[in-house]
Amino acid sequence: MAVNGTGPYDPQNVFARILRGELPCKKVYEDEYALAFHDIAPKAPVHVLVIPKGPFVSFADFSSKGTEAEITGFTRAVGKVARDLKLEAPGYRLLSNVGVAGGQEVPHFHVHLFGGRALGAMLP
Ligand code: D5M
Repeated sequence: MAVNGTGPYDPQNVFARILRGELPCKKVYEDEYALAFHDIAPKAPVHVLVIPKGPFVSFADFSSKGTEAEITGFTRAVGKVARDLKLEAPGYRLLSNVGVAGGQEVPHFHVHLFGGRALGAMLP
């Protein structure tokens, strides 16, 4: 079910539980600012989610409330994951769903990173 992308933050959401180590994930990368793991229902050969460590509901929340360090650290982590997974040369897609109309289901900000095949121009 789609969620309200402007909060309030639910500390029991599935990604908050993954961050606390209460639920498992297939980890790809972790640093001070971000955690990256494989999506449970992949839509492409590579489908990784990158989430910030702080309690942000969506990109709307993160872009307005995140500190400079959090925004920079998260952005660099997304780029590093794509580079480490060797997606840069063939190319890849970044996507973030925000709120009900955006189809967001998990109320902790996340970026989808898709790659591993030609993705085409499928958007919106
Ligand atoms: O998409 C949320 C995404 O999160 C969706 O692609 C499934 C994925 N998901 C949900 N639960 C898990 C767990 N436990 N591990 C990994 N991936 C998960 P959105 O619509 O952007 O909110």
